[in-house]
Amino acid sequence: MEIASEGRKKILYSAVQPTNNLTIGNYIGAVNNFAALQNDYDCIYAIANMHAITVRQEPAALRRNTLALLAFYIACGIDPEKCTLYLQSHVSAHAELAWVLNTFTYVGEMERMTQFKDKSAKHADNINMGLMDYPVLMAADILLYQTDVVPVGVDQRQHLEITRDIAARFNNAYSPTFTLPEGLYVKVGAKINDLLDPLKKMSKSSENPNGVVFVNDDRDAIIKKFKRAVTDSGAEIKYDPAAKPGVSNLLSIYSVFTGKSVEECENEFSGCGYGQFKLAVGEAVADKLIPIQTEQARLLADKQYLDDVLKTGAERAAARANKTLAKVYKKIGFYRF
Ligand code: ATP
Ligand code: LTN
Repeated sequence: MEIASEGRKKILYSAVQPTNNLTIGNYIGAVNNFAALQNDYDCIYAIANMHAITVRQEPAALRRNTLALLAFYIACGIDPEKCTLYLQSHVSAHAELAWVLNTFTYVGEMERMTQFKDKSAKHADNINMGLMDYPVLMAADILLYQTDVVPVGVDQRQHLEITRDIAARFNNAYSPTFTLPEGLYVKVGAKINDLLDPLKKMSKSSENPNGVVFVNDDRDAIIKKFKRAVTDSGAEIKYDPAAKPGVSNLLSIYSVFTGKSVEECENEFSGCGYGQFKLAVGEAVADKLIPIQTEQARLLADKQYLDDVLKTGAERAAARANKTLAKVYKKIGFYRF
């Protein structure tokens, strides 16, 4: 168990955006660990639909993806009784704290954020204020719950650093108000790369879906994508991300999906050809994902249950978030009756 200095369980917070379908990168870097962490931490998991709209979403698809993500979380083993599981837009404190934190954040530092620059290039026709403000809303998410740790993929490291900076700025301007959170990154797979371009992050929104394995791809699609995966020169199956990015990426994926260490995986395939190796990776991924998909589909058929989970989650989350928000409003001088 992870205990904070005051003797309580440490608070852990993470969120995923309900945009498109999740990839195995999202699964490996984030969701797969969420269930494993729920016994050791006081866990809060959100569906970040307010972040999702920083890129244009089709309303029906956003609604569908929201329930799909909720069902996926639960199918992966997140227990809504043990954790606080909720939809971001159900807790108004997120938008409210983000507004306050905006006044402690500089335009220049937001313009320099890597994700803002990447997404601005990708969506040049819609560089909206929300896209630029994305990290401040994320800081509000995290800080509202006095979070100690945030499990995310390494692409989120910069967002975590800015969260700490904003929190420290506020704490220094008034008095200690926010806990400064730490990032928690998986040892294997904190950045899974595209199967066709192993130097690029595997991303939900990639132009070529053949390099991206989605968690709801069927068995054939999964195997086909792995069979086509780009490998490297030389025949050895060795973990060496600089010299062998393709093979190393596949080894990371295999390691996570089988629970074996990377070294064990290397030994298992020593002397094997790439073809046999790629097929084995595809099969391991499909073997793990298919039962999760079945459970997800079963949950999606029970909308009442999912609504109940969201309702309880929203109540629990709001009660916690509003405590922090009330402190903030008091410190900054917002008049109360
Ligand atoms: P997009 O590609 O559309 O920007 P995304 O795939 O990064 O979206 P998010 O909802 O923003 O998806 O991320 C959810 C979680 O998955 C985050 O913790 C993020 O760090 C993690 N993650 C995303 N892609 C990868 C990846 N390729 N490898 C490891 N972790 C990842
Ligand atoms: N930006 C995150 C999603 C996210 C998040 C958060 C993660 C929104 N709010 C709070 C951790 C904590 C991403 O993964 N792209």
